[in-house]
Amino acid sequence: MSGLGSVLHDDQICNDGDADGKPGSVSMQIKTVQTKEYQDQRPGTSGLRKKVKVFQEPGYLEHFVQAIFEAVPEHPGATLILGGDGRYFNRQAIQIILKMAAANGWGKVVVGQDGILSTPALSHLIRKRKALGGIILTASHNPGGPEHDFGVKYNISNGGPAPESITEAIWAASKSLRSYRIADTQAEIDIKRIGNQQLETMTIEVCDSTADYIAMMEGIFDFNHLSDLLRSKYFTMRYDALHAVTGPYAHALFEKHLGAPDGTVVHGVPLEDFGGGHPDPNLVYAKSLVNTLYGEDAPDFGAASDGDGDRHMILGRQFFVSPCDSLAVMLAHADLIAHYHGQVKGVARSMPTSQAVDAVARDLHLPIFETPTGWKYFGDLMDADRVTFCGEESFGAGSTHIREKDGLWAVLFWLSIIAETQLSVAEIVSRLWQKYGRYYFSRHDYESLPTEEASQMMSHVRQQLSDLEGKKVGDTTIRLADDFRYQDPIDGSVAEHQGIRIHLADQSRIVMRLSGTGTTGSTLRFYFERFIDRPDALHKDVQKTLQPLVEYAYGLTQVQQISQRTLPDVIT
Ligand code: VG1
Ligand code: CO
Repeated sequence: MSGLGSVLHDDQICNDGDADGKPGSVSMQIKTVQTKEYQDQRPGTSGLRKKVKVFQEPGYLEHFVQAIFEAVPEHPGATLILGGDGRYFNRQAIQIILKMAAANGWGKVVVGQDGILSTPALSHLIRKRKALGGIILTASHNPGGPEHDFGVKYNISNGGPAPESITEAIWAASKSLRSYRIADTQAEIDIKRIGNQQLETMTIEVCDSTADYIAMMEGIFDFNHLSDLLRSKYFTMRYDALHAVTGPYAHALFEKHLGAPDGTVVHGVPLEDFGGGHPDPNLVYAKSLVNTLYGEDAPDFGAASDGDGDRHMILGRQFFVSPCDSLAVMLAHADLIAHYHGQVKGVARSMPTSQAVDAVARDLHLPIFETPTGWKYFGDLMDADRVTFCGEESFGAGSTHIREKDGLWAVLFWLSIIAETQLSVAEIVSRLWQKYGRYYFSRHDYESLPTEEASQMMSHVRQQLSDLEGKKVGDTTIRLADDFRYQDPIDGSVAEHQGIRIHLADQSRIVMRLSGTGTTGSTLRFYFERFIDRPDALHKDVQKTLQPLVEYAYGLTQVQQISQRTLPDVIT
């Protein structure tokens, strides 16, 4: 039992909980444990992310979980879904949270077997079980292991990330709390065996981690048709789970249900440290998959997901699909999938995501929404039936089937397009460019900068915004520069300072913002987007094409001089 120490009082629970001799029933005392003051538990873009060592400090995780419970006062008797991406400290955290949920009066916790649930699977379970909420233990694409990252995220009853009103309430509670409640038992709760058990008045149901999710996918996509494609000797694919949570889901989906040959899924065993890599599906961190798709005898199709399974990267033979184009392709082909045929209401993208999807939406006469970065801004648009698809440049796309982005869903969507059109990945994307023009896109990240330095660069640019109009960038000029402010069209809430946008006269854009998911210093992200529709200029080198924008933004922020780095850490 962790905790800074002093037990304030014990509440003896009278029921021994084991009257009929059922196994797994544990009797309980509740203890209230004092914690120290924490000022650093403000959730970021996607939950609270810290080094594992911070979460392991006695009382730190407990304090934050208690703050979550305080922010949802209607929890007594309600159902909570609990699971994580399997990273280091996942299992210990599950034990603590189960004991705290019991002590705080939750009625039931549904936990993924062995503590495993991908983010999309958890979002689905919240909806299916009509739970009040869910706790996801993940730091997503951040590396795992004793020296790396851990995270805790709370999702609400629609299955989506808690909106800012709740994350701010969690933060407020975390600043005023001085104690947490936990069942006073040393007993290890068995989360390996599927079935129900009691922890005093609370039921713990250990459920199969993958079955409900796969059944949901079967309800969306035509599995017979997909199976014909994956069994065909004319089509080959590789899916790289990067030793993260999607391994078991992907084995079950592609190999078991859809009949792809064994070996289609690689790195399919989830490891606590993701095999030492970054579970981040992009050209840098999914290098082995990229090498395979660009090598000799490359398969027709390649895909990968991140630590918690909500991101996707799509590759064709010697071809990389920008996530912005991936979203546009999905919208353009939605009618090929019976589930979405004639059902698409609109689309939303995060502000830094390219305008490729806007072009498709305009063509289809669909509304398009531009939201701040992070999935929490999409939820109420989906609930209100204003949008059907959402996406972000950071390799995330999803639909109203849940309220999170969904990596394997996106892969099945792409496979469905290929099965229907019989076109290659490269042909599908090239046709999109021919029809709408190409939005060349790239993101440059300067990671782990000293926080002071990064904020200074941002505020320096903010101060100059009003003077930028009319300035030359390459062979075009700045039309407008602003600091993105979002007013939610559903609940009217306002989010300020969501990133600097520089709009150029030819539809191109430069965006910069600070990341809200890192755990060391500050990460400055630059997003570059250049629109070209000349038919002879659709297949140019991305970085060369964006060079004038890059030079301008680097000059404006002085990022290279200030950080003393000549190159960004990651280019996607
Ligand atoms: C990043 C991405 C953002 C994404 C978020 C969570 O946030 O840019 O688009 O929603 O990660 O994704 P930031 O604040 O670091 O830019 V996940 O898959 O890490 O939960
Ligand atoms: Co993720």
